[in-house]
Amino acid sequence: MFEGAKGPGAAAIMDGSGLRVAVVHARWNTSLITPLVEGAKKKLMEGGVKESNIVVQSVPGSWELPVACQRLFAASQVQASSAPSGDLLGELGRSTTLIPGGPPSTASAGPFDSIIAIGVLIKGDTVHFEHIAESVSRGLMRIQLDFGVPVIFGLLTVLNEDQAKKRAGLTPDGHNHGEDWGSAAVEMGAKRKLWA
Ligand code: DLZ
Repeated sequence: MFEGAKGPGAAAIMDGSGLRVAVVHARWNTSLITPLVEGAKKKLMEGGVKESNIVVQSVPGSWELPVACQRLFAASQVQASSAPSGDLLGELGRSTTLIPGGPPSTASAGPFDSIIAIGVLIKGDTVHFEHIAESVSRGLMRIQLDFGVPVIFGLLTVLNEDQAKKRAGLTPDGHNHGEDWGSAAVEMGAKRKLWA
């Protein structure tokens, strides 16, 4: 049966067991962010990524996503190149999550193999949305090319809350895009290692 043209196609079978992944999410629109983060984590773990190798960090809004991804990745590189005794990531090395019951974890050493940046931008009455959407998109692209680390684009840019709910899997006809981002992070993280 024809399933529709959208989506990433057949999943690449990739082993995520050796990967370290950062999930950086905005707190604006928290009720939509939470299922997206959950969906991403679910697929990361289904792909073999150990929970202890998933670092979840939050920032106030989507605007802050690029600098958070940049600093988090840079800190993980510094940690990888120094003595293993020091926890150079400090607070950034520990998971903080919106998801109730999510166990706190300490990141193991090594640079992140991929990063997922998650935010929900809902269009308002002004051009604020356009400014943020454009700048954040460019910022995230810059980080992945400057650092050579996949930054999965988990920024929903929607016209209204209903569109966001559908994409967070909160409606009967919806689909949780966070799951796709988690799978993409496993595939791209594993390919980054292969292509190193
Ligand atoms: C200010 C603002 C507005 C109006 N809307 C959103 C939004 O829909 N989604 C989102 O992630 N963030 C929003 N923000 C917050 C900005 O991203 C940013 O956190 C603040 O302007 C502080 O820099």
